[in-house]
Amino acid sequence: DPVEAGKKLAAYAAVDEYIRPDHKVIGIGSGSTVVYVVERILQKPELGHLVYIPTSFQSKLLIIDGGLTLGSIEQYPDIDVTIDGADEVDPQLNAIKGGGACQFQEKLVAEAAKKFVIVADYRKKSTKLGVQWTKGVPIEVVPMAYKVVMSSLQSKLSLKPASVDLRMAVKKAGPVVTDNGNFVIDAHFGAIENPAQLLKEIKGLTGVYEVGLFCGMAEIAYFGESDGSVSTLR
Ligand code: DER
Repeated sequence: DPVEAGKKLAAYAAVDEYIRPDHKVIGIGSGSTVVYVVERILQKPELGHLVYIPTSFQSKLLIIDGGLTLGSIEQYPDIDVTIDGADEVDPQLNAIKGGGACQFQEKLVAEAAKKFVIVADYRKKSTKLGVQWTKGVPIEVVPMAYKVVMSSLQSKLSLKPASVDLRMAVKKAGPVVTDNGNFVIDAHFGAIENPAQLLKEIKGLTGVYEVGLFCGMAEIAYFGESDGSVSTLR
């Protein structure tokens, strides 16, 4: 499967080039690509003594099940490197994240790191945010505010969304509930010319908890290509 192979290629390259035995604290992202990040770490005994900070329950289980040392960001607020996936990345290293509804802890752990590294398969590489990823910008909201935020998104932004949807769960009745006890609204803006401006405006809406736009945060992005090569964006 070229997509899985691409995820693995990107993850292995990022671990090999960015995590060092003299590091102390590593942030582990969420999603399916980071599974290969932990897989690669477990192949390298010289990385076994580092402390690993999760970005979700899923991420926490990856660390625990791998037998790696689990740390909390409260204990370790200074992180050497965080490696995480993305739903879409543009040429300026802006990213849409939150496909897995984990973007709050992901952004907290990414910002707390000296270096933030994105790993992704070739599908995520895009000319502009909103072009390849058509499921909308994930916006985590305080549950009681979701209706208010939906109307604010329609009326208060300089870029009007075509639609805004409350993300419903598949194997549970009702909305997706995040690890922080919140809901997620997916807002469809189409191609996003100025992600940083959009992020700023959405964050200013009362009831918004975090937004799945990571603007200019990453040091590098690794893409596993369908021909078996790895490309990078810096
Ligand atoms: O939800 C997230 O932010 C994840 O990191 C997601 O963007 C990447 O998930 P994937 O590695 O399963 O594509």
